[in-house]
Amino acid sequence: MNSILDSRPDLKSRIDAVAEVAGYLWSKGWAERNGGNITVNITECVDARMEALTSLMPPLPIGRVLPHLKGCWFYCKGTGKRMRDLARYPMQNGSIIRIAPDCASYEIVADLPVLPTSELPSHLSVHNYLTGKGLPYKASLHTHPIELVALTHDRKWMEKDAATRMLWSMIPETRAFCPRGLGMVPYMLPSSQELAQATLEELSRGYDVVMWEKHGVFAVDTDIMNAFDQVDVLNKSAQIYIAARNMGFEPEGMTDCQMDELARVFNLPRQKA
Ligand code: 2HA
Ligand code: ZN
Repeated sequence: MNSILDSRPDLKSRIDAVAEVAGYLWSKGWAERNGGNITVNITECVDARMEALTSLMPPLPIGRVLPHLKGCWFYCKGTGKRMRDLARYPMQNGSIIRIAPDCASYEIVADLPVLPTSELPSHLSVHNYLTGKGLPYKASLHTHPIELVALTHDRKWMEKDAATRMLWSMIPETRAFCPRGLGMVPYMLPSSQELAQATLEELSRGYDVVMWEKHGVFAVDTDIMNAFDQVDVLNKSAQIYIAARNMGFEPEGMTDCQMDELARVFNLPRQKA
């Protein structure tokens, strides 16, 4: 079967990266059943021949107007699709869509008429915010990392920046590679407008990774691999914390002085108050 990815190496490498990350999510146990979502803004890979492609089905409403996404293109995981299947067959478990000129509907352009995730309106609202702000973020990832989700079952880690401080102090990499820390959103119904709005508010406070209490994590970054890496280092810290607790002690954590040194030497954003 012909694919839109044929003879488009830039586009293919973006989709290959999504498939690679989907495989990691499954093998880490973060993507049970159809859990998790990925959307990637691929507009910069679009050429004139792609622009000329017609929709595989009539335009579908997004459910909101997203003025900054006019004419933008996205790869989206398909609704009800499994990450483990997407890892092998990304174009059968996801699709490429184009936002219509009305900014309120989209067309599925390739390869198959796979309906995008039910989280599409939330993901697109985030992309609309990021693009509107002129930020370089192109990928959004939602997944269910076991140890990070476990932390959110304790009120103390839901306090603003409490989890960030603890996770940063477990291993230097976490502060270095997740320098903005972790925003926290209290439990809200999955897929709800309220959850999308609360996530946007945390992003607007400068976080690029947001924890959803008792559910999962939502991360944005310049590409899907970087979004995955941020979640991976944070979850690694949560695992170290839990390993220490399992050995019967409260881990000491890096000192404030060690963290300040790291921030200074690597020119990281200042520690959160
Ligand atoms: O779409 O994980 O929270 C799958 C999900 C929704
Ligand atoms: Zn979820």
